[in-house]
Amino acid sequence: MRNRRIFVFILAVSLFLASCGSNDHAAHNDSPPAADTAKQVVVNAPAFDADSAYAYVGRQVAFGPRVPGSPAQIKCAAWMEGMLKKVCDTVYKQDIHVKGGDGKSLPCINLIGVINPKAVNRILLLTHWDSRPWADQDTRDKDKPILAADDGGSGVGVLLELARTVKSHGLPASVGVDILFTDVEDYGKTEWGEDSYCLGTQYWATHPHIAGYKASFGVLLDMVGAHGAQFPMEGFSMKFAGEIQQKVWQAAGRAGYSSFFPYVPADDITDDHVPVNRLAGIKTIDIINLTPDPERPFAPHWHTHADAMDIIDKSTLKAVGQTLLQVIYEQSANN
Ligand code: AHN
Ligand code: ZN
Repeated sequence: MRNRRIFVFILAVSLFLASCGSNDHAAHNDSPPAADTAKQVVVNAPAFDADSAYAYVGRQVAFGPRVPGSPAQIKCAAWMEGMLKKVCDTVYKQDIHVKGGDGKSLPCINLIGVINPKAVNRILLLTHWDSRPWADQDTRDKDKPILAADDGGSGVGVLLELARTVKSHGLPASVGVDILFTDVEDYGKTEWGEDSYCLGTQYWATHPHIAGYKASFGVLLDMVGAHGAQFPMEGFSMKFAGEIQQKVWQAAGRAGYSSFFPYVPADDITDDHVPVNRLAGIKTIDIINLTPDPERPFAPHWHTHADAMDIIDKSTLKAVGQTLLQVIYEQSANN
């Protein structure tokens, strides 16, 4: 069956055609560089159901803002844990407290869903799931929490649907997938310092769910659901894990979503991938919606009350989910 769906061919001809007229990628950084592999396995990844991912975003938003210490935090964590248990082989829960930049002790719930636990070749997929307690970029109700459909809900929606797809389609035993839903990312403020963000991930990176945990690489999703989203090549990802970024952007092209993943370098963003790279030593990139403007790198709904369901676009969820399935099934075909 595998043989029928998957066939190997030499890329020499297509590489030659693809590189015709444009070998200088410094001058044309919106087009992919020539592939550095001589062979590329052509993979037909299963289809990603963006309607289902959208419904999962809606379920989270319906709990209200999932801020640390709220009833919504506990209810949403229980829902996500139940969802992960349906589609993963093992689910770990880290129920701890972390110290906020204001000195408060904050309940923090990290969840890890493991698919194919015995595989050595593992892909870590992570996203934060908490909601920012303040709409500090808004003009009104700045002290109220945001619904965080995009900045919190979207990554979980994509990864729950991805796990469901992998479960129903099957994944060769040679590759494992770990899904990490990390809490208390967005309880940060510039004046408290960069380390006031990403508290759940800082904990996980120093206390992984399995001692000595390693993955072949990691991919962080952050704000992957908005209408008109663009995912340029975030700076820390390029420095820490440039080859992974190339791999994912090329997979996006093969999946048919290169318009969402331009080969354009972007700013360094302090995000959950930084502690995963620095503290856990796992090469990890960030897929994050960024503008071309370094003065205003985030979309206009960022940290405002406009981050609600009507900003979410199924075609963005589809582009990200289908790209990740492409990455996963290419990894399993190449091993
Ligand atoms: C800072 O604002 C320093 N980093 C962006 C991390 C973030 C917040 N991602 C989503 N919300
Ligand atoms: Zn945020």
